[in-house]
Amino acid sequence: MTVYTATHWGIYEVEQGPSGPVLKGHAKDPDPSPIGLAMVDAVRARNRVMRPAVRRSWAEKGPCAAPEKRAAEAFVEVPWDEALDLAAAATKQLIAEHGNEAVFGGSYGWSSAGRFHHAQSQVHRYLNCLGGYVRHSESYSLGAAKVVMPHILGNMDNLFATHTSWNVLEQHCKLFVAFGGSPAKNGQVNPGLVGQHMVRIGLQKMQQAGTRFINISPENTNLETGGEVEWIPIRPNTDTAMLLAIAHTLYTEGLHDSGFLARYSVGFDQFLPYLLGTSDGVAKTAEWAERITGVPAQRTRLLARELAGTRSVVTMTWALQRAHHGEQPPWALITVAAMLGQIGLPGGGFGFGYGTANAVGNVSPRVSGPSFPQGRNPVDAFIPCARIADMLLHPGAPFRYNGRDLVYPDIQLVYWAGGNPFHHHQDLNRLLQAWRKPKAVIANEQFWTPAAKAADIVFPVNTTLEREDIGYSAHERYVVAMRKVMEPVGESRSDYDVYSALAARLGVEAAFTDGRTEAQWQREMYENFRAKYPRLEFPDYEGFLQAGMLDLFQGEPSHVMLAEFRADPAGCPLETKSGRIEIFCETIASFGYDDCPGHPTWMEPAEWLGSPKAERFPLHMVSDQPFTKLHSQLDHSAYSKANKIHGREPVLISREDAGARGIEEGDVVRVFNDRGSCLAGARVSHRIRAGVVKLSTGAWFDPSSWGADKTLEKHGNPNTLTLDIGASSLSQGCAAQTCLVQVEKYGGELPALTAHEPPQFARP
Ligand SMILES: Nc1nc2c(c(=O)[nH]1)N[C@H]1C(S)=C(S)[C@@H](COP(=O)(O)OP(=O)(O)OC[C@H]3O[C@@H](n4cnc5c(=O)[nH]c(N)nc54)[C@H](O)[C@@H]3O)O[C@H]1N2
Ligand SMILES: Nc1nc2c(c(=O)[nH]1)N[C@H]1C(S)=C(S)[C@@H](COP(=O)(O)OP(=O)(O)OC[C@H]3O[C@@H](n4cnc5c(=O)[nH]c(N)nc54)[C@H](O)[C@@H]3O)O[C@H]1N2
Ligand SMILES: [Mo]
Repeated sequence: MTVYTATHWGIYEVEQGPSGPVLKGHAKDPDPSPIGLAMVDAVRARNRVMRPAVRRSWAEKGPCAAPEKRAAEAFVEVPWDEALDLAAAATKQLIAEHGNEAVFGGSYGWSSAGRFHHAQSQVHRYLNCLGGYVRHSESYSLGAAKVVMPHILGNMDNLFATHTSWNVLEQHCKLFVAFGGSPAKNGQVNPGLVGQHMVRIGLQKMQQAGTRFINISPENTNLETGGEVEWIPIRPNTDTAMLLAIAHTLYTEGLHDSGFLARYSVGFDQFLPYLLGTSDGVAKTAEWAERITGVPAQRTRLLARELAGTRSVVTMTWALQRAHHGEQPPWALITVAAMLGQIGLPGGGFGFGYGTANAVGNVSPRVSGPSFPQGRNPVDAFIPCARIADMLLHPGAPFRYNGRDLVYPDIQLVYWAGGNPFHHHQDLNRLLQAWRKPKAVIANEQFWTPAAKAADIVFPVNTTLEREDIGYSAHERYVVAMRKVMEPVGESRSDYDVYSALAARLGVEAAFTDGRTEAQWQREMYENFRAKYPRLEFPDYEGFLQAGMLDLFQGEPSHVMLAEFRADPAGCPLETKSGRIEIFCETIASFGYDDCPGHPTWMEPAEWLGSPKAERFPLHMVSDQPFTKLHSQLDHSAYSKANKIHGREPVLISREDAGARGIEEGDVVRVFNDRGSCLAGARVSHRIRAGVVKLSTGAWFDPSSWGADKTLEKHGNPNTLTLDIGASSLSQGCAAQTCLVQVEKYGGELPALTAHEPPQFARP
């Protein structure tokens, strides 16, 4: 009987070796990810949280003592009961004094695979039992797009589930134009699990079938097909201008499909005066765009003709909308695709995130998997997820969001589980200040991440390998019986155990556990799932455990996105107000936001290569997703460390920019701006445009001192430098890709890394 585990980066078969479990890629996965192979050693590393730990002031003076010293003093390891008592006392006191509107349970983060031990579901259920919490909306992934797209195109989840499949692209697509590439390194991942990695193979098959590829990106490591790919280097955050210029060329050369626009869209006529410049005096020509994008006008104009002249897809990665005015690139992309008139045809139209995650282009039966009920949240307050520092710093301040005027709540208790805010949030020096405002921060963590180090109480929790679960992901083919393959490290427990114990102390144990053990919950979740789909004849729970996985495959799947809409726009309308693609959107226009008008618009981002600030900070920093890990997870694994330079995260820099600064491959450099500075290892390359550097996310935040302001970060965390503003008043999405920096060779003595060290411990 094969034993399986599942992770966001794949399903693995597990065998027991002389020194513990050994993972290997699932036999039916054609392109398993190496990330998982380094997991076992990493979960046993010395930076595991071994015992419950309490910040010194709390241990000595009691709950809520000295929040201003958060992250700046030693921890005391204490017995489980003591830590649970302290956490329960703080929770009780703060809810009694400030109400549940003062509890932040948004707890953003990817946590681990597995439907029962899903860290956010667990913490939400627990907090709901206590009377609720302030939640977050959207994600860092899709902050701008998730808000704008329902207005202009409809439900995003449906869109991702129905993206034209790789096999259809292979057969029909002649030209694939990718803004931000189509990075197979990102397709290693899918929230929940990956059954079969398809991105690299999908791209290779398209290439072999004769598809032509064009990559419009500041760097070109992100589209590998095994064959020729034309690279059009573009300045970051200027894609909207290029798309507008394509639209302008299509229109002025009569290449647009006016029949398609009339039948399937609304508002082209209101957009046209802007496009032609009759409303603002600026025609959005290819020459106009060249001054913004750096792409020669004739190349942009030719591209418009090429797109119109053949069966073509124009796609973009999600990174483009993770920027100031991030609503505009996807809106402009869809406008161009509507003008081309190929939406709903096999191998034509647009894409949004091919490569970004394995799910996009991967069709599988649409069943909704087992889930752990979170209960009802009586508190009706939320923030867009990337406004966390604003919320903590400015309680009571107003903010705008998607047509609503809202107010930041006054948070006194933060409970975080399954995420790493000191990885994922922008401008971490600012977050650190904000983090010292609430009276209590409690975290469940597996490792001494920077977020754990910045908590008052840390409860050590199990990793996937140390517990049983059910693996499932939307758009993937398998449901997996995830088996416990090693004993819990240290005194770690499951998140469920932690909440059960806290709930008992707070008088809500029965409500939280519903009288079930973990095993009983998992059986119940599986049986409920099975009962929903009687026709699929799933085995009973024992049968499922015995088999190790369910295969949901039902014949060769293929799909053409929006084919139904194309065939019958009245019968299968989009889920927008008009039922059609909204090139001009009355609803958005009615909000009156000057940073998000009613149609796709080029607006200068707060920082870019064309802004005055570029005189001092002349390099645009792109911070993409790391290929050796999932965000900050497994940053300390051997696989991730092997990619570092002198232990620091590599920064990709062009030969021109390196040469001008006397920087050579392998040098340690200082990357800096007004918000902070960090060390990174120079990787000098011809694959990145001059004026741009790339520092991937994931290196654990490692400031020289947690106590002082803006000290040198030693490890290469790009969020030391990024800008913490909302994409616009519409979405308030994460704008991490809008960031100017300067780079210099680092001449000082290399400071010792402490990122992967446990914190200082004091004796109780
Ligand atoms: N500059 C910049 N910043 C970015 C981005 C960017 O492109 N540029 N991308 C953003 C995006 S799209 C995202 S999604 C975020 C990702 O940000 P996060 O999702 O916060 O990052 P992870 O490293 O996945 O954090 C997961 C944490 O959960 C812990 N964990 C894992 N399993 C469990 C469990 O079972 N229980 C508990 N209690 N904890 C567990 C892990 O140890 C880890 O610390 O980053 C965002 N930040
Ligand atoms: N291995 C791995 N895979 C992952 C993740 C991970 O952490 N590790 N994270 C997952 C998550 S949570 C998410 S949300 C997705 C994110 O997926 P994406 O948002 O698509 O990924 P990124 O890697 O941030 O960026 C993709 C590409 O966009 C380019 N780019 C950045 N800014 C611009 C711009 O202004 N213009 C243009 N034209 N190109 C630009 C970058 O050079 C990069 O190569 O990835 C998922 N996949
Ligand atoms: Mo994400």
